[in-house]
Amino acid sequence: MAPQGRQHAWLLPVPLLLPLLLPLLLPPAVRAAAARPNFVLVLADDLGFGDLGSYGHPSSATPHLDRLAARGLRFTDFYSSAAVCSPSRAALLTGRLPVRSGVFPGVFAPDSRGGLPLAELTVAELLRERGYATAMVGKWHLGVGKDGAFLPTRQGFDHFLGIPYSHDQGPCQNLTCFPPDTKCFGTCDQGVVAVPLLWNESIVQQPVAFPELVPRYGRFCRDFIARCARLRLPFLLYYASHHTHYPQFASRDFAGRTRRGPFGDALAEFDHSVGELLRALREHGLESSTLLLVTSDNGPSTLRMARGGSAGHLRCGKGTTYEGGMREPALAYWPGTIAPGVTHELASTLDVLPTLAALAGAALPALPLDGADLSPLLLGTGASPRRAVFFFPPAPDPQRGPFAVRLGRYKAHYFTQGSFHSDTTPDRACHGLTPLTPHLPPLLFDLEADPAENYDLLQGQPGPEALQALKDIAEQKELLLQRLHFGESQIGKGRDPSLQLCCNPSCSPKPSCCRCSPQ
Ligand code: CSN
Ligand code: MG
Repeated sequence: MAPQGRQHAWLLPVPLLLPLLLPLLLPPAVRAAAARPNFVLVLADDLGFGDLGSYGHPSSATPHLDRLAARGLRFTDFYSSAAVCSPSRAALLTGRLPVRSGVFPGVFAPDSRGGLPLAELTVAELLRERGYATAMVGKWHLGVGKDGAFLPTRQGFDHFLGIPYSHDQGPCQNLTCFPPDTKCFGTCDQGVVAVPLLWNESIVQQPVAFPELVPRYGRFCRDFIARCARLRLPFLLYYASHHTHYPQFASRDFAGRTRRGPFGDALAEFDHSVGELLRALREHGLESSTLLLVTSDNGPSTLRMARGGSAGHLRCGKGTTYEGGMREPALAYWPGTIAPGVTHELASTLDVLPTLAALAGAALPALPLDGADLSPLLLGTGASPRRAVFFFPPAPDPQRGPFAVRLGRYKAHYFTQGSFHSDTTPDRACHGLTPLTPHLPPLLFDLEADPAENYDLLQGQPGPEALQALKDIAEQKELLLQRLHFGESQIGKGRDPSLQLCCNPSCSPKPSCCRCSPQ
């Protein structure tokens, strides 16, 4: 790690110390913001709105997350920016709608030619510019490219330990679980290389040993936090867990241990790993100078039935623009700075980059942004500046624009479409065979009176407020489309099997020969 951000404050003469001491006169929240706080961004995978104990799940074991919910700020109306993985992650890291960056349609494959364009600026790049150490652990899913052109190390992260895409995007059924005779759950993609574990840009294990992965990530995070503490470097740690994406796995300490079965075991391991992160922060005295944010990339994969997640009382799940596809649990924890409570303000993963930039005093990218600075909401000095949320489908189209728009408490659906990710729910509207359906007039729901999107206001007698909301939503949609430029589709660039990562590049026959002993 480059020690260029190290501050030898104790070597400075007193007059030079004064500007450093002045912030002590400011109120604590402002002082914290002035002092380059650390950021830990935790992203769960396919975790639904209803999956945490603190969001009402009756049999999940999430004591660490529930403690964060009790001692931090718990969001009820927080949205991811896409209903599948790659675009959602692109939005989180760039503060821009994935249609702008071209991260559509669907998700990246192991041998996709494209990736998150390098011209995009990630929150890691912004913070690194501001002297932060940056590290990512876990699932990337924003492209690999030729010679690793799109890996996290090329997008602002000093360090990376993790997997370049989903763990079902390789023949993962042979992984062993604990105890050794237990089967891991589910089948995965065949005919591609086994899923590799990368350290920066090198393959350290192929196939990756999933049941050992979370403890390994934990050690990486602890080491990173310890190093930053020692060097007094502010840091960004992005922990993108594989949990609770299908197929479910868990390490020795968690497999078979929870009431909720394989999904519950994976979730409990995720919960524990967040607890370990907090413990590391506490041990280094960094708890009060670190903003920890936990959320998920998209709604539950109900296709997996009891081994997928739960959207709670929200409609549908992953892959859809109903609430279950994109409304997510979200917790913000920063003891001494963020007051404990629950907020019903609108917020989005798009807001993460502008918020972190504001708290760190980092410059915003000179690109059109779709996020807003939530720091007043976090610091208790104001409301969320966000008024609207736009819902784009996994295969967006400039002619159609957003499928749905939320403004305040009202949400209008201009188009709906089912997704195979949301199969098996009792509601057929969610399912993969339910085709793209235009709605004119749109479906209109009052998400405060009816968060489950059951009762279309335009089918009954809408009040004047609802009719006005419909007009205002149409206007918001037009305003967005006026300032929205669809980027070139990156996933549409197709695939090239020679781009698959192989630990033994000259071996044959591929892809099955790409196996190396663990290091
Ligand atoms: S995702 O899940 O990467 O978390 O969105 O593992 O949409 O075709 C989605 N998909 C494999 C996946 C494929 C995934 C797709
Ligand atoms: Mg996902």
